[in-house]
Amino acid sequence: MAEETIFSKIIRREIPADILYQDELVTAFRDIQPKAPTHILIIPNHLIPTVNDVKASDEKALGRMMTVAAKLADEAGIAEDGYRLIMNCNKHGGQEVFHIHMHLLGGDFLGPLVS
Ligand code: DGP
Repeated sequence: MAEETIFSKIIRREIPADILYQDELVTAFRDIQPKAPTHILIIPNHLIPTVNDVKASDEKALGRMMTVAAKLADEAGIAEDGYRLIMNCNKHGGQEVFHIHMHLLGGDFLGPLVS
């Protein structure tokens, strides 16, 4: 059984977060340490520790994460100029919170991911 993270408490609204969207599958909230003018995390409501743990039964929530990302990018006014979606996995990916999350970053030119 995987251990809950701080993100489960955010989903249950037990600790404060700037929640921008929530439905029965996913929650989206502002990152506490923003790396861009818009930096939102989109997460499934059920705990999946890493992308390595994703199962076919998670596909509905993962698909919803994408549609919510597009909706929030539009609402933030960054859709046309563009933005970046990132999911970090484990140590080499730089993952710090072991509840999968999609970073939605935008509002400025982000530069090449790898140069
Ligand atoms: P990652 O390195 O991909 O695991 O990114 C984790 C992100 O989660 C990092 O950008 C900071 C953010 N974060 C960590 N703890 C909290 C928290 O308690 N609240 C919010 N809003 N964001 C958090």
